[in-house]
Amino acid sequence: MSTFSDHPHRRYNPLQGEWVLVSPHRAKRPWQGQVEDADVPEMPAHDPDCYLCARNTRINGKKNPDYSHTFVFDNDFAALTEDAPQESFRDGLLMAEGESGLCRVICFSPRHDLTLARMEVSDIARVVDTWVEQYVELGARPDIGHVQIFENRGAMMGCSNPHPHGQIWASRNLPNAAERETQTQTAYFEQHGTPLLMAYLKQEQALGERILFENDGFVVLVPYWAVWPFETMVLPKRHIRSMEEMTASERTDLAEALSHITIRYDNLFSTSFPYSMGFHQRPTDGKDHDEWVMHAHFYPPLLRSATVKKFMVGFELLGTPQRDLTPEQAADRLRALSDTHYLAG
Ligand code: H2U
Ligand code: ZN
Repeated sequence: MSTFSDHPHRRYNPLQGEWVLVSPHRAKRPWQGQVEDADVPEMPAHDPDCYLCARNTRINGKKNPDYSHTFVFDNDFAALTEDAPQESFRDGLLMAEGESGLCRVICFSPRHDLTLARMEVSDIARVVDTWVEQYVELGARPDIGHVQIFENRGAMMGCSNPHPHGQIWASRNLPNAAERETQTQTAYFEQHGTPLLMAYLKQEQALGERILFENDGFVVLVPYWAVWPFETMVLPKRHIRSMEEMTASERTDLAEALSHITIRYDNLFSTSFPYSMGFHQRPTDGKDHDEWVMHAHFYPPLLRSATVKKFMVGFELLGTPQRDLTPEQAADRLRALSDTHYLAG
């Protein structure tokens, strides 16, 4: 191909409409294979002090039910409220708008000591079912234009509680990332008559070099334009605009894909791998959005070990995100890992 694998270059992210700087010559240093002490978490299956465990009382005095799979509740400290007034303000360059919505917490399992990486695929499928239910319920509301489902995992990502859980923030307006992805996918769809991410997946499948996993329904890959060292995307193999369009077997396929990538992540540095992950899918503003393809992004901060993270600072904060390890090298590293969790067996 080109000399891109040896020399600085920038790659375009067509989904976000921005560039990433890649400096592969800096990654030539041989890999030290640094191994940290495996942080074997000594956690109980039920923690009486955890506000997400079954039967426990949350900070505001409400009691969790004796749930056996997933459990959803309204966030007691929600960033969005349903009754925020729809006022707007404009004075020259100063512009503001009332924003309403709601926030929920989803416990993935009653087991305090598990994570997606250590859950059975059948139990992850219950989490997928819960996400779909929430997306449909919240998306049907006239005051909700967008449903953001995500998981913030690990203390390094500011997650306050190891109990496996995710969140939903549902808002009237599109968040920035969803707005950009709608614009780029719409422009591509209008020009080519085919969804951007379906075309992208076809290209990646033809090349194969960044693909980590695939089953009948989904593909996990390191995107060509990845910013975070071990960033990945989960893409459906057919045109699915939002999660309720998945068949029953595609829900299981998604659960299997999530299991696969989270196990490999944990195995990479023998640690409970931190990340922010979440789903982007079509807005719930009542329009068709045929340009949209649902997908998940994993944004993990770790660079070299269980403790060495990448910092988005300096040039990256003021200019363009930059990486040394190429996305292809990251894919090779992740592909070489075992499918069995390092703590299993
Ligand atoms: P993290 O994923 O950032 O740790 O957040 C957990 C959420 O749980 C957080 O948004 C909520 C916090 O507001 N929470 C409750 O709703 N009730 C509680 O009793 C504690 C935490
Ligand atoms: Zn717990």
